[in-house]
Amino acid sequence: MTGAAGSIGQVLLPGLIDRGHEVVGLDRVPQPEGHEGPWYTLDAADPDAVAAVFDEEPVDGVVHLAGHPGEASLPDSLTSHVVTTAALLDALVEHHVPRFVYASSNHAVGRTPHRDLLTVGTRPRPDTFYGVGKVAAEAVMSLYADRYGIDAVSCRIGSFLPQPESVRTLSTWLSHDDCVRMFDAALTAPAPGYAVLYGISANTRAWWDLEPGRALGYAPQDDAEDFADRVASSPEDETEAAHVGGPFATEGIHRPALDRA
Ligand code: 15L
Repeated sequence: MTGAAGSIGQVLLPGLIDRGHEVVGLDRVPQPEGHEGPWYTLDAADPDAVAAVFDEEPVDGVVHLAGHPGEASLPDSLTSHVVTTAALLDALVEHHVPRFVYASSNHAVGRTPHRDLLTVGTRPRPDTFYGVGKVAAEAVMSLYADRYGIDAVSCRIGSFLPQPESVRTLSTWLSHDDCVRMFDAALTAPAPGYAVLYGISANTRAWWDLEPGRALGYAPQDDAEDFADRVASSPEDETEAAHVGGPFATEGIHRPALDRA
C-alpha cells in the first residue's frame, strides 16, 4: 500500500488487516506510531526504489494511494499521480503481480455538469491539473491492462471524510468503513480487467452511478443523510453543486500550468 501514512492509508491499512490481508506499507514518511508491519520509506516516483521493494516482498496486489491530494502545477501533478503509477505498474509487470487498485478521484471528471446520473462511461473531463493527473494515471492503467493483462481497478473517490461537512458532501461522501469495503472488493473481485467505479457511500443524495462498484462486490452501507441535520448550508452550495468536482470546478482554483521563476 503506497501512501500508507496518508489520510486514507491510516484508515485503510488497519481496515484491510482486520479483513485478513497482510499489508506492506510504503510512504515517503516513516510508519505511524503503533504500526508494526513491514514498511518502506521511499518515494513511489522513484522506479529503482519501487523495484527494490518488489524484489523483497512477494505481494499479490498493489493499492496505490500515494499522491498529492489537491491542485498543483502540471509537472508536479504528473509526477505525483502518473509517474508513481507507471513506476508501480512496471514493477508489477516485472514481478508478475496481477492486481493494481488505484485511489483515483472524482476530479478526473470534475468538470462534468450536474445533470443526470454520472456514469463511468462519461468522457474524461478533469477540473484541475490534479484531475489531469488522475485521468492520465487511469490511461496508464488501461494501457497496462491491455498490454499485460493486469487487473486494474480505478476507484474515483468522492469526499473521504469521517462525516459529511457541506451540502455537496451529502452527495459525495465516502465513509471510512465503506472505503475499506470498497478497496477490499476491488482487491478481491474475480477478474475485473480494467474497471472504473465511483467511490462514495450509499448516499440518499448520490447522483454518481454505484452500479459499477456493486458489480465488483462493493456494497456500501453508510448514508450521508444520517448527518444531514448537522450540515449547515453555505453561500458556496449552489456553485459547488454545478459540477461533479464542486469547488475544484470553480474559478478560485485556476492557476497557470507551469510555475515560472
Ligand atoms: C479529492 O480527490 C481531493 O483529494 C480532496 O481534497 C477533495 O477535494 C475530494 O476529492 C472531494 O472532491 O471532495
